[in-house]
Amino acid sequence: MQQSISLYQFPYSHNCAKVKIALYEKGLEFAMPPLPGGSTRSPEFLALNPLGKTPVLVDGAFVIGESEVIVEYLEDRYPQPPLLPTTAEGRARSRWFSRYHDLYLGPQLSTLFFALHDGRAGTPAFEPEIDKLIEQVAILEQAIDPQPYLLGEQFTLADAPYAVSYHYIVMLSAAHKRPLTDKDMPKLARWFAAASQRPSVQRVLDACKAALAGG
Ligand SMILES: N[C@@H](CCC(=O)N[C@@H](CS)C(=O)NCC(=O)O)C(=O)O
Repeated sequence: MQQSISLYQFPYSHNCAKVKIALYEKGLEFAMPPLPGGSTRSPEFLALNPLGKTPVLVDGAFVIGESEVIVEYLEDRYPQPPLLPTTAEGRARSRWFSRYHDLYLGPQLSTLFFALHDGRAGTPAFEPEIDKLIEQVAILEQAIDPQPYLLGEQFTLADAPYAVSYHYIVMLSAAHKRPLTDKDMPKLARWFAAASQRPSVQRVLDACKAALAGG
């Protein structure tokens, strides 16, 4: 039985995107109210998450932050449809992709995003940062063999973080004057072609693009 769920989030955030994709994939209804107190620094928001970061999920009386913890909670609390494989190996592999995203690729995209935001995209100071992104994408390209999703025929939590991040790889590499195209990451591009057909991914990606365009 579903309780009332709210998600505090930013529409352009790759961390928030993975949670929304998991919620949509599970068919859960949820609200996306404005941040309490109007910002991540407000006392009201800090009472929900002392780190002052989105996403934060409120499920009934239960409040939890950190995107990966939230999606694992959703998997435990609302197991159908499953977003993790059943085998120990499959679950570990899914978590590998999640951690690779959250510890390496995601933070790098954030660094490049804020440089773009500050008008410093493509400047010499950010050459090492774009080099690092290109290296991370190459590692990912080597690590995957989409069939059509990262772990095979089932869309899993492994796929969820990469949907919006793929858009950022393309957008930020171009903004930093080192464009990565389908030719540079053919397996990732093939994965994205399949993943972006899913209504959950389309919905989140459309909202992200609208937010980036100021819509
Ligand atoms: N490790 C955290 C990262 C969360 C994070 O960095 N959230 C950003 C949006 S992408 C945020 O809310 N920043 C607002 C702030 O720092 O004030 C997670 O996966 O949830």
